[in-house]
Amino acid sequence: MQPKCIITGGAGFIGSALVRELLANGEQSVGVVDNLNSGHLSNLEEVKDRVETHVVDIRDYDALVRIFPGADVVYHLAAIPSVPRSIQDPVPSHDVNINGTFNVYRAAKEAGVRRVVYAASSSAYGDTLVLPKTESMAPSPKSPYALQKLMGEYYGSVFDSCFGLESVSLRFFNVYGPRQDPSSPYSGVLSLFMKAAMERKAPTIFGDGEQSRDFTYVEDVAALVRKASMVPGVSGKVFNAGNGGRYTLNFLWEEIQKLEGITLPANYGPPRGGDVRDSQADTTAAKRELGHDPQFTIEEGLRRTMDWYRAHKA
Ligand code: UD2
Repeated sequence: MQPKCIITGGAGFIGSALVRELLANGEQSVGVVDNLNSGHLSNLEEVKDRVETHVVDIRDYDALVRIFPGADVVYHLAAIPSVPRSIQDPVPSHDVNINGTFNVYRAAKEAGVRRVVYAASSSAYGDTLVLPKTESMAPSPKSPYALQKLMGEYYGSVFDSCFGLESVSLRFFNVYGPRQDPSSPYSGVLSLFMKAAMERKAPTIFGDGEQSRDFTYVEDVAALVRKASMVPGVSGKVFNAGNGGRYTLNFLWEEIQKLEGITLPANYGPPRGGDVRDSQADTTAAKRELGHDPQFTIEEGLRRTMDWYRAHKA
């Protein structure tokens, strides 16, 4: 049977968690579109019999328009992430995150998809004077990546208003958890910290380590993304998909050392260009309108993630 849900980036760390979330909540099968650039088929190993995988790049409009017909929802998670990567190598991230995203919306409209749920980014806020960050604040992107992700939100609302394609944008706030790939210097900081801890190597902290992030456990994000596909009356809108807390890198490296039972001072380097200083989501709107209900404290999320890395040590 043709899957009703298609996930771009479905072989990635967040996308594969969403695959499992959908299959655990009533979907018989799901479709995945992924070019395997940063995603891995191994992320889908346990569920592969219920996944229809298309190894396709979202820059390929013709392929998308052949795959999407019959789908009710497209979850658009495929992207080239990372603030520093978008500064060091801006062309591919522009092409995938803006042109590829446009292709996804256009193909979804052409194929008669009901709704696109888009993985936007907390980076769109930039540095705000006030925390937590609410959706009514004016965006102020500080990097090409932040700008690209913001453009995807704007395209979502324009496809809603001009073309009648439903869209919901969720601003992800520093998602972490099992399967986050620590193998690139552009990987999420917690995956790098955990890899360093297991290898008994000091991590590098860019800046003074007092910058803070609303680290959000991947299963909480996947649950919210699924809800965002179903709720009526929210099309064209943008919601924060955070946990609502805020932790510094210094605190997190302390916590990870405790989990591993080690004492290993971090190295400190210069601050990273394009970085936001502090990030924390106001989750009021997501809770009220989408039923967002995060379950994982930072302690529990870190413990589960560390357990996963230990069990899957290469
Ligand atoms: C941004 C977005 C996030 C998501 C992500 C995707 C913000 C606030 N968040 O995450 O929502 O879209 O992009 O890529 O913009 N760091 C170190 N040492 C390292 C690596 C990183 O100190 O080895 C620091 C880094 O300078 C930053 C923090 O850790 O201050 C988090 O960096 P990150 O790359 O994990 O995520 P970030 O915040 O750029």
